[in-house]
Order: sequence, then C-alpha cells, then structure tokens
Amino acid sequence: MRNDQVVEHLDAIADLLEIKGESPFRVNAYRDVARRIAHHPEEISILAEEQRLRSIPGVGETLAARIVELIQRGTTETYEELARSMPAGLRDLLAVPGLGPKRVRQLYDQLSIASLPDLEAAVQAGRLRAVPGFGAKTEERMLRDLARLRQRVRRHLLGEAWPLAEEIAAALRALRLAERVEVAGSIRRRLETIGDLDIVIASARPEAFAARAVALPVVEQVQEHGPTKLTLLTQRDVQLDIRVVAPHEFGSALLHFTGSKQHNIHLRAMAQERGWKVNEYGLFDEATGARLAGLTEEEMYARLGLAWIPPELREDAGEIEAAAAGRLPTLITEADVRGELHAHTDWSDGGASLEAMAEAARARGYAYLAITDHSRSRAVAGGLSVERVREQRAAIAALKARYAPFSILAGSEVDIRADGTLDYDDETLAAFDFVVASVHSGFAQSRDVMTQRLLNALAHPAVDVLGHPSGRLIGKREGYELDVEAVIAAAARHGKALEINSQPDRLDVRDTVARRAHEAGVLLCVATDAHSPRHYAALRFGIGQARRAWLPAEAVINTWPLERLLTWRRRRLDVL
Ligand code: DGT
Ligand code: CA
Ligand code: CA
Ligand code: ZN
Repeated sequence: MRNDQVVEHLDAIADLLEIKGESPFRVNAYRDVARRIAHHPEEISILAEEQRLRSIPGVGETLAARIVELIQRGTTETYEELARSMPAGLRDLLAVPGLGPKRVRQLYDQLSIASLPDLEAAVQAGRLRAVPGFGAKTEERMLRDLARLRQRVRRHLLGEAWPLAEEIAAALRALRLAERVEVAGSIRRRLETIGDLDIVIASARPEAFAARAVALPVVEQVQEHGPTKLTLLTQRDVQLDIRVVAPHEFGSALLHFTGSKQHNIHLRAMAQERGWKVNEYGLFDEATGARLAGLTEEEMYARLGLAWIPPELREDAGEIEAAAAGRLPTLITEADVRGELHAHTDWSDGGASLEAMAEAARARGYAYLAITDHSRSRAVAGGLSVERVREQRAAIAALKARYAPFSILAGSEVDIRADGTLDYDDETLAAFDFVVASVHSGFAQSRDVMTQRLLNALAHPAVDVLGHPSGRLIGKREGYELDVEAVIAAAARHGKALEINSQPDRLDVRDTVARRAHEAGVLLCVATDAHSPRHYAALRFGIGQARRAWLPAEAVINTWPLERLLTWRRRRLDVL
C-alpha cells in the first residue's frame, strides 16, 4: 500500500468522524497523522513491517494497530463502522467549496441531502436558501462548482494515470506475447488530466495475447473483448483501451491512438491533398491501395513531409506547420534539469531534514537545491520566524563543505500577504539566496485586487519566482481571479520567472499560460515543491507541461548552471 492511499484512508476516517460530530480532538488525531504520512520520507508499509510506525509523531498504540490493519486488509473496522452509520454519498459533499463537515451534517439533517445529486436537485429547486447561512448567491456559485465536480469524476490526474499505465504496460510486456507495448492517448501527450488509458500493442499472436491480458490482476472487469480492441476496467474504476495491431502497423497505430484528435484530423487532410489515406493501419495510396508507410511514426511523418513531432505538441496548435518548416523547438527534457528551486524541510511543513533533502537532490544528479521553507505568517505550515531564518541559514552554511561542489541555497517560499506586501522585511528578504513568492491565503479577492497583489510581489527586487501562480488545485479548486496577461507582462518587465509547479494536482502555471509567457520573453522554473525526497520524482509531470508549452531548456532557469542563475538574480539585487 502506497503512502497516499494510507493518507486518503485516514482522511476519510477524519471526515466521517467530523460529519458525525465526534470530538475535534479525535478528528485532528487522524488528520495530523495523515499530514505527517503525506510528507513522510519513507514508505509507511516498510515502517509497519519493521514495527517503526510509532516513530511517527502522533501515532500511538491504537493508531499504529489501525495502520497495520489497513495495510493488511486494505481497510479498517473503524472506517467500515463509520461508513455503515451514514449514507455513502455524504462524504462526497465535502468536495463542494464552502461545505465543511458541520454544513454537510446540517444539510443532511434539515433537507435530507445525502449525495451530490441530492444537493444539485435541492439547489435547482431553490430549497437551499431556506437554510440559514445559504443565499441565492451561494446557490449560483454552488451550481457552477457542482458542474465542475461532475466533470471531475470522469477524469484522472496525469500524476495518477501515468504511473498506473506504466505499471500495466510493464505487466503486458512481461507476458512476452507482444513485440511492442506503448502507452498512447492523452497520457503520452502528458495532458494534465486523463479520460481513459490507451495502450497500443504490436503482436503476431493477438489471440494468445488478449487471453492473457484480460486475466491480469489489474483487470477488474472486461467490457469489450474483440480481436483488435480490449476495453477493460482497472483498479480505481479507470478505463483502459488496448489496441492490438500487426507489427508492421505499429507506427501508424501509435500515431493514431496518441492523438490528439485534432492533430489526426489535420494529418488526414494533408494526406488527402496528396491523394492518400491515413488510419491506424498505415498510410495508403487512395487510388492503388498501395501501402506507403506504417512501421514507425517517423516514417509516417516523413512521408507527409514532416519531421517527427513530439507527442506533447500534438494538439494542432501550430506544430504541424512548424514541423513542415523545420522549425520545431528542441524541447526541454528531465535530463536538462540541474537543480530544484522549491523544496521544504522539517523546519516548516516538510517531512524530511535538510540533510535528507540535500542528499536526495544530490543523488538525483543535481548541482544545486534551494531550501524554500514557508514564511512566518504560515503558522499552520510551521512558517519560519526571522530568528529561525537566521538559524536555518547557519545550519545550511554548516553543511556547505560537506556537500561541495553540490550547493544548497538558503531560500524562502515567502507569502504574498493579502495587502500585496511580502511576509518578511526587506533586510531579511535581501539575505536569502533565492526567493519564491506565493499566495496561500485570501483566495476570494477580486480580480483587480489579486492581480495588483501579484504585481507588487513581482516588482519586489528580492523575488525570483512567482510560485504556483494561479493557485488552482485541479478538480478541487479553481484558481483565484486573475489578469494573466498583466502578470505575464509584469514578469517580463521585472525579469522574474513563473513557476511550473510539478505537483500533480497543481501543474501551475498550466501549459497554455507557460507557452504564452515564454512567447512574451518570460522565464520559467520547473519545480516540484517537494515536502519529502520522494516528491522530487514529480518533476516529470512538470517537465511534461513545460514540453506542452513548447519550452526549450534555456527558457527554464533551473536548467542553468548555478553561476548563471546567481548572476541573473544578482543584477536585480543591487537595487536593494
Ligand atoms: P482522454 O482519454 O479524454 O484523456 O483523451 P485521448 O486523447 O486519450 O482520447 P481517446 O482516449 O478518446 O482517444 C485516443 C486517441 O485516439 C485520440 O487522442 C485520437 C484517437 N481518436 C479517437 N477518436 C478519434 C476520432 O474520432 N477521430 C480521429 N481522427 N482520431 C480519434
Ligand atoms: Ca485516452
Ligand atoms: Ca480511449
Ligand atoms: Zn511550497
């Protein structure tokens, strides 16, 4: 069992306890431990095996036993009992912004609302405004939120779907009945959310392959079982389409099922102009039926007069024209990244020590790491006082010799306060080696106020990067209202970078904004916002978005050598 699954289970228990009206003390015991596990540097299942669960602060004998039970059975008696005591849909209501456990309880008691559909019906009938604290305005906003939530159940985060698809592809390869097995569809294009998984297979023994594939443990249900197409339901209700073609057709099938649909339509039109036909089985002469290409993607594109197009660009957003003109960008890769510029330690809300974070960054082959713990106003996240900032700088300085030539920068993720000022005085700010400025509060501000708040931060000489600029949490929270163009213009004017935060539910700024920013001459920073060494691995999700944004390595500041990075920020700091 993975850590995030343990976290999800403990959070579920906390939610149900809270809806039930149990003591906040009990609720918080689960929440605290869930948060600690989320940021824990080690695998919880290993801690359990080695009977070290009680080394996690807040985990006593009872909770340790529950976690062991959870890892062994996949659930706990505590959870099952709670789940039996109330309608199953009640917890879904917590996903609606503005609905906490108390409110959910109130709606259930007073209006018998026990699920998202119940809530939607009640809002539409105008019944909600009868409950104290709800008005016509809340109803209006709630309808929008409910529409978005309906959308969410149908799509999955890239960060969850991609690893699952890779796991399945590896299992299919291990059958040794296919020459090629590749993940296609929106995952291969690294789209931020995924509708279903698509895997393309080349096999000379398709029947034998299919018979073994449907029997894999990941398969929960077979929905369609044809000679060339399998549609399966896997764990967590994710749908998987497997297409099986002959080896000489693999390139055309991979191209077709990678998409996007719009990209395919454009290619088909190009083929038609030449009297050709393109589909998943190959490229053919319409008149003679002669086969022109199909073995590889490169061959397919070349026949159409195009360079091979990286999957992340295949959205019919100018990539075909660029390929025809020989002007495709050389996209950034994970290997180009030389350092991490947004990371937390146990000095604030991270789960690992400074040393552990540094060791792991160095082990990834990085040349540098900026430690950017939270600033003083973020009390809930252990934000550092000015005094603690000084102590941390000394602690980092003391490590310098031990890690050289690997460098640790003493940085900060400083809050942009509601009034647009930063969370430290200028002297403290000027002493940091690197500064990420982020919004963590006051999300409800108007578009003008929020935009001005970000512009103020960008104008401050000490700020290097605007962290997760839109504030969105995919599927959970829209970003705040914001004039994106004004933010891009200000970043360009002040020579600041915008972050592409790699956390799967953030991916912020998103691909399209990053592309516009780059076109406007703005630099980007692909960061993981790691709260534990395990989180560094999220880099590939951010790199996927950077590639979708057409970014070459040089547009991303953490691909630069340290010297160049420091020169870039020093030029600005002379002002302070
Ligand atoms: P998703 O699953 O919604 O995240 O997005 P995709 O792109 O994975 O879409 P999906 O799974 O429906 O289909 C996989 C690919 O198959 C898609 O990207 C392009 C191709 N495809 C599907 N339907 C059509 C179609 O009607 N016309 C063309 N030209 N291609 C299609
Ligand atoms: Ca798909
Ligand atoms: Ca599909
Ligand atoms: Zn952060």
